[in-house]
Amino acid sequence: MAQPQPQPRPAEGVVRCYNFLPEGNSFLDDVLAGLARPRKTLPPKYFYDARGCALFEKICELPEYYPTRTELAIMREHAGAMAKFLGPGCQLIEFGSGSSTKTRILIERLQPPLYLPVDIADGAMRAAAAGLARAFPWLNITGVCADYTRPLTLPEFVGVPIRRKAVYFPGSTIGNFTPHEAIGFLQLVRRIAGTGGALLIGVDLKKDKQVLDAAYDDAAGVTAAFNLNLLARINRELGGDFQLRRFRHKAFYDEDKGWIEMHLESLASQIVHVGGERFRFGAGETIHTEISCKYGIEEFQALAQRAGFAAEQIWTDAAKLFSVQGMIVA
Ligand code: AVJ
Repeated sequence: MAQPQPQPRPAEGVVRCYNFLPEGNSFLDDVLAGLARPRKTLPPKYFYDARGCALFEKICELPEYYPTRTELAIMREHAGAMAKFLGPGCQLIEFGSGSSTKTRILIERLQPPLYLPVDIADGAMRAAAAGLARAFPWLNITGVCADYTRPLTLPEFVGVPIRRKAVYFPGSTIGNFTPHEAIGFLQLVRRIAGTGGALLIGVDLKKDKQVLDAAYDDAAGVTAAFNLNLLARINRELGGDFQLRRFRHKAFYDEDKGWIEMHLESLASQIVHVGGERFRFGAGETIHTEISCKYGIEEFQALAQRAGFAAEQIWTDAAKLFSVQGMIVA
């Protein structure tokens, strides 16, 4: 009788993480430049420090904030069809992966050999990658901390046979770009996906202004805290002296533009210091912190087409609040 062989143990999920963020303090540079403009503005990517990530997770659970729960329901219902659309042997690349909650649903069905989450929030991305490695011990994970609003080249893999690259971009994070910027970003995605590549993208849809206004200005004030945390972060990390009580959260849907605008409004005439510079605020003057574009289905397909993608599949909820769209590199 042969000795019983030791049972092969599943290999620990392989997790590697790279930091592709530029050296030096681009936060300081971007804040000084944004506040020096005649119409003050700050990029939304800086919302996501540890506190901002936690507040964003709370937003996702708000009764008024329909996108996350609606997209999750679409994923639960159609992940099988999405996996069939993307096909086996995918290298799955995700932008703005955050807590990777929706990705779990996709990975269960798609069983990709490689997963590359890309996020500007280092801590959230590492925690999510570790969680996925426990849930999917067979999955090879390489996390990349990067700012994908800038030119970006991802690490290449050798030794793992791949049939196609599939880019997953959920959350309607594409809405944080203007339509013009979105085309530029999708061109980057197209280059990363390469010939034969695919894109699975979550896109929030146009709907009643009352619904949209409430989703970005909730009764519990969590979105307000998320927006104001940007000023608190400037105080913490850049030694700013913003008085948070002298600013208020302002968010509204602009029907003509087809986007939500988020601002921080100065409640008084005041002077704020950041990085040794003085910034004057008039009463009622705002810092524009975010847009969140809402699209019609055909409108978004036409936009993606301009970036070199062909729309193939669309999954929505019954009320047509949100869409997940399947595209291929044309
Ligand atoms: C990051 C795109 C998912 O625009 O809806 C939520 C960020 N801002 N509430 C969005 C956000 C205010 C969010 N996404």
